[in-house]
Amino acid sequence: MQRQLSAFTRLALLGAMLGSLLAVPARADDVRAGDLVISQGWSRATPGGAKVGGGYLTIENKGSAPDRLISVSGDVAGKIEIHEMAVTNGVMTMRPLENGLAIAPGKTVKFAPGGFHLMMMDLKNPLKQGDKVSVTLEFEKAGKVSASLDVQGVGAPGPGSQGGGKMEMHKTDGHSGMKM
Ligand SMILES: [Cu+2]
Repeated sequence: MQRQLSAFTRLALLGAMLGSLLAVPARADDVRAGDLVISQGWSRATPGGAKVGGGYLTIENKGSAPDRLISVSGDVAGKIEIHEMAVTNGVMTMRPLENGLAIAPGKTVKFAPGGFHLMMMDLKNPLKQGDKVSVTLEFEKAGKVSASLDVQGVGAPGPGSQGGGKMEMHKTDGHSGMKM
């Protein structure tokens, strides 16, 4: 009797542990599209008058074939580009990825300040903390996928981030002088 009870208790405990694992809220907004999983979409509130904002998300390719993010659109902005940030001659610069961004099979691409980002240009309204911004990602294979960006505070480092960064634009870039 003693033995049966403790076995039952162990099972009950295991069940409770599994239940709490399944309830992790960070997975709630994950979007699956074919072999791709899109998660952790976020952005930053824009200070008054700012016409541009950065968007970030994580794209995981669970399949065995490469895919490619070719374009992004959304009602929030007149235009959304896929940008890459990199250090050139000691200066942080950004450039649009004209051919999109490849997502290799088995790989996870994480957009984050200082790296890949969605450049939302000609914002219709300022982004406010707590807003959810809907964007449509278009992939070569997975097609069009809707995702949502949670707007966090100005200068927020983002979910599970290594910290934010301020970076200057390249002088010859179209939107020079902007900081993000
Ligand atoms: Cu940019």
